[in-house]
Amino acid sequence: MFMEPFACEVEPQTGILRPSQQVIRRTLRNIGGIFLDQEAVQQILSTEGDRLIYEVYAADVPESEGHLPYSTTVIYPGRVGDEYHMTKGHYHMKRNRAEVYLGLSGEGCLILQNEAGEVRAVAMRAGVAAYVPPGWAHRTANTGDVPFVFFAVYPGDAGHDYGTIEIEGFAKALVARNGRPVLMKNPHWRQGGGAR
Ligand code: S6P
Ligand code: ZN
Repeated sequence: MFMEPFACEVEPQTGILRPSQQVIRRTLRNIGGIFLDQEAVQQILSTEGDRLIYEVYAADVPESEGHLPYSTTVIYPGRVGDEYHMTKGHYHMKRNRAEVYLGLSGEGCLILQNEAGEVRAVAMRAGVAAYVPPGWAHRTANTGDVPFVFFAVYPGDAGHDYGTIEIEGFAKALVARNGRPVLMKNPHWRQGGGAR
């Protein structure tokens, strides 16, 4: 019933968390569908081959009520077309479950969307603690030239709903304009379904 207390070490520059129970690796081939510019995805895959977009290291904490699972995410720098490397993004299955992110190194942006289709962006860097309120889907992008690393902690019974974002996507995309990150309307987006 009772779990033994424990601690993990976190390397702020690499995001490596030790010991970690699982390491998720998402490559362009796995998640290419999340990017707006599908021609750019195909171009990269056929010229450079596959590309590592991000990794997640998770502490060995149960995903159940009462626990607080925590993890690090490392998003490698780069773009697909004009769009910054980013995570798949998800809602929590239980929509009323929140989350906290703490920036550890690099620069990024937390992009949030609620079920009314409103989008917000929160700039992140080392030392910035960002709050994902209940009801907001969330994804993060690397807007810098080095890996963007952040720490996340969320309620163990939150659950992860990836399907809604896979089907609907986000209403806005984070793209580079004159070297700066800007939110751009996603022309494919329509509420309640549709393409990316
Ligand atoms: C989990 C939390 C993060 C993400 C990670 C990868 O609730 O929000 O640990 O899992 O940043 O993103 P995604 O969308 O692929 O899970
Ligand atoms: Zn989450």
